[in-house]
Amino acid sequence: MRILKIACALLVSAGMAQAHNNANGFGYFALEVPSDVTITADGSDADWGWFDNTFAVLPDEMFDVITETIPPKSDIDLAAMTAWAPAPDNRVYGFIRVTDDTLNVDETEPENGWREDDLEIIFDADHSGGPFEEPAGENGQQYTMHMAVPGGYDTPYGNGTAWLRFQVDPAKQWSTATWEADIGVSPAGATHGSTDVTLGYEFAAPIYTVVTNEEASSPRHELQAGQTIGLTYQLNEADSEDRTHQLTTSGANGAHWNADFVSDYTLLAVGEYTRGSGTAATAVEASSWGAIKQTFGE
Ligand SMILES: [Ca+2]
Ligand SMILES: [Ca+2]
Ligand SMILES: [Ca+2]
Ligand SMILES: [Ca+2]
Repeated sequence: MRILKIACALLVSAGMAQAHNNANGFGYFALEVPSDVTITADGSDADWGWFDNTFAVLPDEMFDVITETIPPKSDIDLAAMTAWAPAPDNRVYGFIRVTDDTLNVDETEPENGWREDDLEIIFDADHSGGPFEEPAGENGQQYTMHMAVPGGYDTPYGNGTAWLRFQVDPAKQWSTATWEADIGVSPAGATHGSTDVTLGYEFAAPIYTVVTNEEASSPRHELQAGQTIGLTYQLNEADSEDRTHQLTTSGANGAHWNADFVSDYTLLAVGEYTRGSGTAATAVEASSWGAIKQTFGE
């Protein structure tokens, strides 16, 4: 039923592009931020109550790269909300709520965060497809968000929760510095090894057609209603030593290096979605673990 609703929305949406590689078979949607809403990337979903939950992406619309089987919600679960704002703001917003029975975040090397609990956010702004290489991170970019625990990530940009990888020229990290990003955690004080946690990965980011080593020579992509951009979320999950799952909006493994594997996000305008059904998201913040899982089970 849920899929049917989204498929119907797809049929009426303008600007459909050919599918690249979508786990759900037809692509995903980002909703225009209403003019009276301001989103702050602070890890709290208090500013996402306006979102239409029909367009939140759940694991049953994703692909597990490692096991090809969606893990039970008691192990890992998520709901990914994506939004956008036209110029002059011209940024992509995301709030990815994750529930996890065991938090594993003691990696200290930003290049290796994918080995444990970690979120990859991959952009192909101009929907061109093709390899990220030559040089790495130019045609498409893989950012990572990772909960920074004491003694963990220590990055020279932002607050240590976002990073451009993999093996890119360090000069390209200027693009990370343009991000606003933070990760909320519940219960408060949860850290590496904590059980039954909820994470809120939140970001606000400009996106670029090409990321060169200099911001001045990197054309910024202009977001417009009806447009389809390349965007893939990949959630890495590990509870102890090794990564056990990677849930992705892409239909196959490969979005970390080639935009041909990146999924499609079509930008819906105000009026093309039902505002306010996302108020449940606000309720989740203050509710119990059991209630959160019930929300995910809708
Ligand atoms: Ca927020
Ligand atoms: Ca888990
Ligand atoms: Ca591109
Ligand atoms: Ca975990």
